[in-house]
Amino acid sequence: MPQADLVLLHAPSVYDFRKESILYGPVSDLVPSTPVFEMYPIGLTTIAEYLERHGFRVRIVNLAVRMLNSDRFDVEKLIRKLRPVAFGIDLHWMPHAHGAIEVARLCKKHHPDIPVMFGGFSSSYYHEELVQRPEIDFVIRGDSTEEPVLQLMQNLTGHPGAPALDDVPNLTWQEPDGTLRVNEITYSPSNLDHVLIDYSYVVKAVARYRDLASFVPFKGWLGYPITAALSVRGCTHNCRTCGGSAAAFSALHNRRRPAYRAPEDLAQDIRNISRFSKGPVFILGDIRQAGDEYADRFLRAIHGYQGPVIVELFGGADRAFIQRLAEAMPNWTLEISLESHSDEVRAAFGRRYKNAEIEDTMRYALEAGVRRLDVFFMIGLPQQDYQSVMDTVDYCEYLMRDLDPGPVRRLIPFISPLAPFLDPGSPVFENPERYGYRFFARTVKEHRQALVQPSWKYVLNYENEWMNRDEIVDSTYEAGLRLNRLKAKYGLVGAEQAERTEARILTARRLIRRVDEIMSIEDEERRAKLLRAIKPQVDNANLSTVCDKAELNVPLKGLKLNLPRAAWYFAGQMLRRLVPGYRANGTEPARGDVVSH
Ligand code: B12
Ligand code: SF4
Repeated sequence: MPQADLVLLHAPSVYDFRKESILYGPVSDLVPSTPVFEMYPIGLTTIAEYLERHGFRVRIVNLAVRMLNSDRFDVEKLIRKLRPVAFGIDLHWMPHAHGAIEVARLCKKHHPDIPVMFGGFSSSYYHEELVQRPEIDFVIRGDSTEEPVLQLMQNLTGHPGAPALDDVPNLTWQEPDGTLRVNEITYSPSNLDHVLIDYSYVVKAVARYRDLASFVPFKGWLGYPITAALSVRGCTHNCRTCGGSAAAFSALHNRRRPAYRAPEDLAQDIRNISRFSKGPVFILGDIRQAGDEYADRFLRAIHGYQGPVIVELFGGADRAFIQRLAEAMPNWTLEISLESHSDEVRAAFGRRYKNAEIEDTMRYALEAGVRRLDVFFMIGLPQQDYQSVMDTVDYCEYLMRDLDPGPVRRLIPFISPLAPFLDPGSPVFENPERYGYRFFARTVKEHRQALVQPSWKYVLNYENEWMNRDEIVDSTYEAGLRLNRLKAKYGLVGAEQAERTEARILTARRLIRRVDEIMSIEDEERRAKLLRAIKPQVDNANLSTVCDKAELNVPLKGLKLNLPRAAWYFAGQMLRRLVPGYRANGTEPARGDVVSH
């Protein structure tokens, strides 16, 4: 098997999750991952593709998914065998603060001379703390690191004309004498023309390394191959708890304006993905963020696409727009984050739209034949107390009953806590007193300690004026119970599934109290012993806590993945680029096929 120059590793949230007894709670109920957060950032594929285009070999190893899939999978053995020029580890999401650093430690243990680089949102926030750790040599900051990683790799390999470390944009490192070096974030491209976001790299790399298992983005993906198409890096909004808000992008990534994918390229990315996957493509980012002209161009370019797509809207839309969406992509699901039933709470969170407006949007979508309408509510918001959470559940009943009377109901509400962490870099994290919040962890070190606490109540890095950690936990389980019963009442989940979910919530509630009792014992050894004793029950309660994860899935029929066909197609594309005049059978030229250097 060819050795890679750069190996990109994705760690589990808590490295020892196979041994530790931790009641993770509903921290990942609304994303495809388990609480191990095994999904790797989409950016690993764009970094890999960009470097390959410039002559380096890159391999992605999703350690988290490999560990989840097998208790016997030996991480150290795998790391020992690898001999790249450098390791790259994502600390993009803060919940990986434990696992990412433990994996870095293993890389250093077996390969003390091979540099380890970190990147991602949380790395960008904590770059100085990270490079002072012995396991980490470099942090590459910013939301677009393809070019800086390339330059760092050229430096490390002594490439002719390679930049000195001082000249690698966005780079932080520590000199041997302990001096911190922080280069400015000067690489922050204004658009996404320089990247390929269609996973063609992954399809080719799976064939090259004969290692599908390491590239799988999350457990269960082969049965439900959902993928993401990225319309934007950045955001025009400023939701108070979001580490990807406009304010956070400006402070962390020196990004003043979002960088958009050209609308025609976005459409082509989706069509390219459909060559290997029949699963839904989630179009990340509201396509209206860049303005009406952008949305129009995208809808024209994607018109007639028959595959399943998931579209998100960050606010209300008029009937004409919804009609155009439905005509362009008839097999569509809509996602809207309402956050709360209360206009006041939503406004305090930083979203200004009102119920009346968003309810109209939902009606238009249902009229236009949307396949599913997922509506999300959150717990842990500013000005939201326990009663307000219960009122949100009542509002969910109103939505199910009055907005979508059936016969086949398509509007599905979900509720979940902001957990395990409120985002570093978010307005609330930067200014807790102003927004009525209190934090239990501020540094990487403190977040690492929090992650290995025995229940998600102790992991939560915040509480606020309106709910303490106990109330956040209690309201979450109570809301979960009530919403589950309502979904059964309105036929959105079957009776048996509802019973299973109810049983899981009740077990989780019982276990969280048991953990509290154990935590009140002073003798540390006895505490550890008792926590180990409940591990089997804790593990059973850890998946799909307040709703069944499968509730999020769009139904799929027939063959879901066709990697060989796609590998053939992408190889044809590459040949076309290399051999002028070459034309692979059945491949039509398209804008997204051409990669500009
Ligand atoms: C899309 C998205 C998702 C998608 C992820 C798709 C994917 N596979 O990447 C989904 C919906 C699955 C998701 C889930 C979660 N998300 Co999210 N997500 C976003 C969102 C909306 C956009 C992110 C984005 O634009 N990515 C594209 C670019 C910017 O990143 P990228 O291409 O992947 O990576 C580039 C750089 O970050 C960097 N980089 C990344 N990794 C590495 C590694 C190395 C070695 C290097 C050098 C560089 C590098 O270089 C890359 C290429 O240029 C942001 C909000 C926002 N507006 O940004 C939140 C955001 C990133 N998510 C967040 C969170 C908290 C989560 C969850 C933990 C929530 C939860 N509790 O379930 C989960 C984690 C899931 C998991 N790992 O299993 C927070 C993160 C805050 C923080 N610092 O921790 C954000 C900022 C806001 C939010 N609260 O939603 N998310
Ligand atoms: S939560 Fe708000 S600020 Fe964050 S990405 Fe979504 S719309 Fe933008």
